[in-house]
Amino acid sequence: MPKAKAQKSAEHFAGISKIAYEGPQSTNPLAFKHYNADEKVGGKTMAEHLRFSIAYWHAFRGAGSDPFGPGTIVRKWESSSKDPVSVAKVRMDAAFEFYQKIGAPFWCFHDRDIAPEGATLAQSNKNLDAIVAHAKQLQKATGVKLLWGTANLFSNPRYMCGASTNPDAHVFAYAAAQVKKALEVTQELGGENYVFWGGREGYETLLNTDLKREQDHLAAFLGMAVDYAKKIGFKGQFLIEPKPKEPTKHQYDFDCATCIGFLRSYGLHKHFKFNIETNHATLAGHTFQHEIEVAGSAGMLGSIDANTGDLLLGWDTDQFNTDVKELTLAMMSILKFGGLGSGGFNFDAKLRRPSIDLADLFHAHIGGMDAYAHALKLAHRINSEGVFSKKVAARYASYDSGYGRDIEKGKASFESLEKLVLGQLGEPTPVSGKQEYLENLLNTELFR
Ligand code: XUL
Ligand code: CO
Repeated sequence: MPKAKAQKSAEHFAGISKIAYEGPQSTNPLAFKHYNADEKVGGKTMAEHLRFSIAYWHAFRGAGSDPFGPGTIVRKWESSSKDPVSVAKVRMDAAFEFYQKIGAPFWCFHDRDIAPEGATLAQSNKNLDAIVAHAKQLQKATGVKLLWGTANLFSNPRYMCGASTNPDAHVFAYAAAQVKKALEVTQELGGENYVFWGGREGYETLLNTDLKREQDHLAAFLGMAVDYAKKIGFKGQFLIEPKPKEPTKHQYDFDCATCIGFLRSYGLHKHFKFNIETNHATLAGHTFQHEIEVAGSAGMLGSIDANTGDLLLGWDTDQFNTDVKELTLAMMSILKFGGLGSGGFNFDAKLRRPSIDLADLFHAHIGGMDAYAHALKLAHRINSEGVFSKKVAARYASYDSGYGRDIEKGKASFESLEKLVLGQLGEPTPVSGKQEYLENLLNTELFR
């Protein structure tokens, strides 16, 4: 049909061309000041370091609704047809136009973001297949790749009491079938990772909950996913995305430390890394950098859901993060652990409800990408000059030789150390932690 064809080739973001790098002095709001994809930072380009990704659910399914009112953001492509599958295709055309114009090499999705859920699982799978075929063409035409796929196991009312931790085995089975398909389509689209976020895997009250059985069921579910990935030859990295609460009061995947303990106790740790989301870290009472350090120290740093919360609000506000200081600290740790591997920086962030213009989607992502690029440059300089790392190493120098080294090598005992303290060592001399000096030094480095 000529009409559909005309719609397909229509420009959805008319008047906005590909966002260019213009440098820190630029005052053009639709230009990058720091993100320069081909610029090298320590031997790798910014594009290679940052692997930016756009989250389909926020950028193309979020309309600004909140518990007090409906969406405010109206996009023309949403009314392009009466058939939801046709709308899904036009929406996806708009999405890939955006990915290209903003210069993001990756995207991410939940199964139900991209294709409408049908009356049966078979119908949902059919819808998904139609859209995945379309996505495959668009990926090929644009070169944009899939960072990760996932399944939405939290919106449909069947999942109100959890998916794999639902007390009803029927719901567990449905979730298993849904993730099976989500894994297949992620593989079909060349996804480099697959994410598990357990939004409703947890409980509201122990009066109706068998916590131990639910945790066993969650582990069984993850084990089945590992087996199925192996069976179909899916080589992508599995990622757990911790979050302590919201929508559920007690989520089992509270934070990285909790998940490491959980995965190790079920023998699953070798198959998973973490997708760390800034706003989830702060909801758990941690800094973003803390979560990165915990994951990195366990060799499980996988990917980042790039966003931030609001200090004055206690929920997951999913805002674009423009706090260069916080991101520099995060990048210092990420660089220290050798980067994200197959992961990337996925903007799991949404426009504020009154940000209704098409251009706002660009401003939001430009701000997020620039803040990360700026932070990358600062962190690389700080790390390579050893501004803090040399001081940290000096602080632990007593473990580099003698009895300190014996402690680290497992060669010391309570008896051997007691002998030393009673003999030549005596009382330790207190050493300043120098926190205020170091905080000043960080500011000096940020504004140098
Ligand atoms: C929710 C959240 C999810 C996951 C994917 O807080 O972050 O969108 O990133 O399911
Ligand atoms: Co997320």
